[in-house]
Amino acid sequence: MQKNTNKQRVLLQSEKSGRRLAISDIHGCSKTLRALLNKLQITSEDTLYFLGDYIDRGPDSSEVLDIIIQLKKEFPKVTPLSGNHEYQMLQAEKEYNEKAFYYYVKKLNNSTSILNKKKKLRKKYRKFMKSLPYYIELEDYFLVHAGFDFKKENPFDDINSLLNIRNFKYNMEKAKGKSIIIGHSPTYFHQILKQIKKNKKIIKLDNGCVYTKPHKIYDYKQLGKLCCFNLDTKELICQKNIDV
Ligand SMILES: [Mn+2]
Repeated sequence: MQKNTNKQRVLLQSEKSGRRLAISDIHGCSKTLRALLNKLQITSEDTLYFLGDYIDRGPDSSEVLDIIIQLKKEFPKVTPLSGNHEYQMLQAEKEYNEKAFYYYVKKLNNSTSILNKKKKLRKKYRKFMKSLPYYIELEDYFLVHAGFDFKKENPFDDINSLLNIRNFKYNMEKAKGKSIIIGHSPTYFHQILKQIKKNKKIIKLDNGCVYTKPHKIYDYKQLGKLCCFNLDTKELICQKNIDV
């Protein structure tokens, strides 16, 4: 895994107009995303953060990418971050031969609609995935796909942990007292609510929207919602999966 040199973006936003919203792991569930966006009725005043993992597992990765690319065009304050699945997709295309890459995409997706006829990533998707920052720092929050390994000397430069870490410990000094919003690890709905209610410094937002069937690790009955967190009102707006 390369070092995070030029890809980290620090964005301090002091403007407080509009809502600040965050949505995590969509995993190809485009209809669920559309339904959630319908509930939210985003305007150009709102800042909407996406915490990554747009693709793989669910039925329509290319549709999810199209929705977010379009949304970003329409509303410039829409800010998508990278997940491990976007990073791995770009790496796989770079490292695998054509056949191996095709099977990688097929294994993780029902369709290969993110690919062109030459079995390469469609240009618009590669460009989009390459443009994604790994984390965002606000006045009062950090937003990142997986989290921060505060045991590392430079936790903000370590792409591997930003995208893949599970169960990290909060560090008041290194996180400057700010709350951290993450996706990546499916979290039961009552636990998400509890973290918010208790004002926890780490808020896990991923209710595993794509997990709607019996699963060997998770109790799927406590998963299956795509959730949107309002950073200011701490309100949670959710949409039950309607894709799978
Ligand atoms: Mn992930």
